[in-house]
Amino acid sequence: MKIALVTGVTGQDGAYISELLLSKGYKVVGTARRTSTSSYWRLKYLDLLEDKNFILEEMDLTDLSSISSLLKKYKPDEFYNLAAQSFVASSFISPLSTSQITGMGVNNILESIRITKPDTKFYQASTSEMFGKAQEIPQRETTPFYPRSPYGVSKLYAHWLTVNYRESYDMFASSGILFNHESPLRGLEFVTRKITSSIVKLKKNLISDFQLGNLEAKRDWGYAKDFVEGIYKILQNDEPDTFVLATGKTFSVRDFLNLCFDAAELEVIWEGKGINEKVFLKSSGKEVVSINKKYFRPAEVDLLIGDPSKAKSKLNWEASCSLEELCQIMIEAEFDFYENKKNIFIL
Ligand code: NAP
Ligand code: G4F
Repeated sequence: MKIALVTGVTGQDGAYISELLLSKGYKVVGTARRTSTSSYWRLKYLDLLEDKNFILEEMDLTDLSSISSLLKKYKPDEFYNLAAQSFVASSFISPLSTSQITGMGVNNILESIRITKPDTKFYQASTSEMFGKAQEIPQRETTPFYPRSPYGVSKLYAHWLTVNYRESYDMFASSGILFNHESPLRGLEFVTRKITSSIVKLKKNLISDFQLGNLEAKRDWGYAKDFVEGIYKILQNDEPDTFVLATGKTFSVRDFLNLCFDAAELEVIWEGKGINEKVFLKSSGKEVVSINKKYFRPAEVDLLIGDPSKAKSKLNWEASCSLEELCQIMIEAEFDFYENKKNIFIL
């Protein structure tokens, strides 16, 4: 039985890839750091904690010994590093801890693997945020990087380190440059989940309105379940390499908001411009969305659109879910969370 170690297992991608690996017959060692309140809601939602082939272990990316001891204990065939301080906005507030976790943390892993079990296949969760102020449209594996946040800079360090360990030590160290991917299991702080959660709360009269930041930013948004299939395929490739995973389409935050209002069957009217822009419900005339400067970032990534053709030709991977379908899935799941109370932690 193959053993996969998955860091960041309490996060969106960690939970979904664990589900995928278990379905393929792996033993999965999922690692989580100690937190004062439980962060296992996604694991409970996917029923992973009950699976006999799923083991939960404690590990912190900033602590080399916690990584080494798990490598010695389980000798994994594959290592998926999905842990990070992954919220761009927080990286401006806590740039040092972001670089220690998201950047240096990867050095801890690669050094542990090199010393302890160098034939472990390693996956690094790189990001389209490394393209930042995009130097080319669409962005592909060869596009020059220009990160625009402490998060993007930290991820770029980790990405080059992964390439460097591959080239220096002949290690199977691969990097997936993933564009935004979303799902009902997305954290509530990210704009897509903030929008789907708020719209359903509006419909249920639990809130009267909500606020957003920059609506002009454009992202290449896909479905997380498609993307973890791509992550898996990256480690099954014959050679370690770097791959872009993206849909190849881009939409603004405003587009995403409109699609979600459609999915929730709410008709809206837009008025005003820039910071004074507002959204009203057509039925009641009530103001439901306004803009708040506090959600703007010191430096923005204006336009991301990926070219996934290398992943298509070498991995036979492509995104299958349109943005309309994704909005539908997320809005429906949001209603389901309320109506079936499957998970009270996210409410
Ligand atoms: P996520 O939901 O924010 O999950 C991040 C995970 O990292 C959580 O399990 C978190 O644990 C864990 N973590 C944070 N600090 C840690 C530390 N010091 N030690 C150990 N674990 C720590 O992120 P995601 O959306 O699943 O993304 C997975 C990975 O892909 C991340 O590295 C992210 O940066 C990258 N990525 C994501 C996207 C995307 O669109 N989703 C795109 C490109 C790249 P807690 O539960 O304790 O906080
Ligand atoms: O949802 P976001 O916070 O995601 P962002 O910054 O694109 O980062 C995500 O995708 C990256 C891949 O490109 C990952 F590496 C990263 O870990 C994370 O998963 O923001 C998306 C856009 C931004 O332009 C932001 O300024 O939405 C804009 N936005 C507008 N109003 C908002 C809001 N973002 C948030 N979080 N909250 C708002 O109210």
